[in-house]
Amino acid sequence: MANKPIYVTMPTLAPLEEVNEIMKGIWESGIMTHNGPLVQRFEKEVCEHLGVPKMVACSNGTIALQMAIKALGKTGEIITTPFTFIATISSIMWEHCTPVFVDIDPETLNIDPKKIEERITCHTVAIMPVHVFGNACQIDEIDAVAKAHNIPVIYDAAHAVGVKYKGKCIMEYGDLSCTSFHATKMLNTAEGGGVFTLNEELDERLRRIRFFGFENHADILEDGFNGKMTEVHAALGLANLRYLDKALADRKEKYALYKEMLSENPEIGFQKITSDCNYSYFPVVFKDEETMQKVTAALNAENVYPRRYFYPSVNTFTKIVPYIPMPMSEDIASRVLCLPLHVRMTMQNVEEIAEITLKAIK
Ligand code: T4K
Repeated sequence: MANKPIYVTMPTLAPLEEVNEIMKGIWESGIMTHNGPLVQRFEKEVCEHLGVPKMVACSNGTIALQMAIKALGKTGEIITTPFTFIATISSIMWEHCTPVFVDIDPETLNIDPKKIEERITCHTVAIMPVHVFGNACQIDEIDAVAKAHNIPVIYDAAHAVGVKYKGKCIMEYGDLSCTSFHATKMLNTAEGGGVFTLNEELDERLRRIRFFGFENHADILEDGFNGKMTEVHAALGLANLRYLDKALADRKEKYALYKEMLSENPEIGFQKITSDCNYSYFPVVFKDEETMQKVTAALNAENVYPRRYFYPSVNTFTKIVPYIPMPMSEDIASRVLCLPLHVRMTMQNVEEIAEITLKAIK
């Protein structure tokens, strides 16, 4: 079908001239890092664009999660989902906390809020749900449980730039919300991340944690580390930010076409979208693993490379966590496949991939 391989995703990149124009300032000033003018501008422009008051930019999404946990200043159990990328779990463990899994809702693919309360103990220090594939969690339900037990919520919003919940930017929810600006995300700085909070004190702590714990280059007030974003990454992000809305509209259109075509087969399942999603991925839930593998082979034969995000379910990584069965997550992980979805594909590519998929499972 395609001369060139079609990958599951590709970065949305601004024209090089626009990046260079912003980069020029770095060469002129020689300021490359340490919360320089471009990082400050990136934080400001992202916030203006998304409609949130503040963001602390950092080196990647994993560090964003670690900074958020560190800012809360407690160690213990953190309730999270097994249907996620390993970074959700490793950030918890690197902050000397223990992940406690709660199974997912097989329709939304997000943590099942009804099952959270039964896993809360006197050791629980936070709840860390993930807005999987940019589909907002059931925030009101999670909030209610968290408030009832006085436990903070850190949202792993790595996939969620551009998502809204009840008309507001998704990053405003929870005590802290962490995103990723990795090359594969809706807005990218190649590598990068951001932490959002409406709490001034937490915001100040995050800024110190990001910079070794320093306050004004003098006293050490926190157990910090190096979580800084560089000026080069911020320059790329500033240029790419101009294309975010276009990328969001493009994803939505391609997502709709996939859905329309694949809905023809009643055996194909889709993630139940519960909010104003960013359509950053196109996950398809097949009836079983064998069907999913058949589709993968048919697409690979045509130079198309879908991906099994998130397989296997994270609770089965027994070299780092003790196995506790998570039937919904394990089942979904075994038969979900993300079809290619990005700005460099054409609508015709989408049609052809949908056709190959339908043919493979006939
Ligand atoms: N929480 C959640 C829920 C997450 O999903 C993630 C990361 C995090 C936290 C942590 O955020 P970061 O610390 O990463 O900022 C990706 C990313 O590395 C990772 O950011 C992402 N989630 C995870 C789901 O997947 P892969 O395994 O998709 O990368 P790779 O190299 O296989 O790339 C996939 C396709 O993308 C390639 O086939 C081609 C294209 N690609 C990739 C890269 C890296 C490009 O065109 N250009 C590129 O530079 O990892």
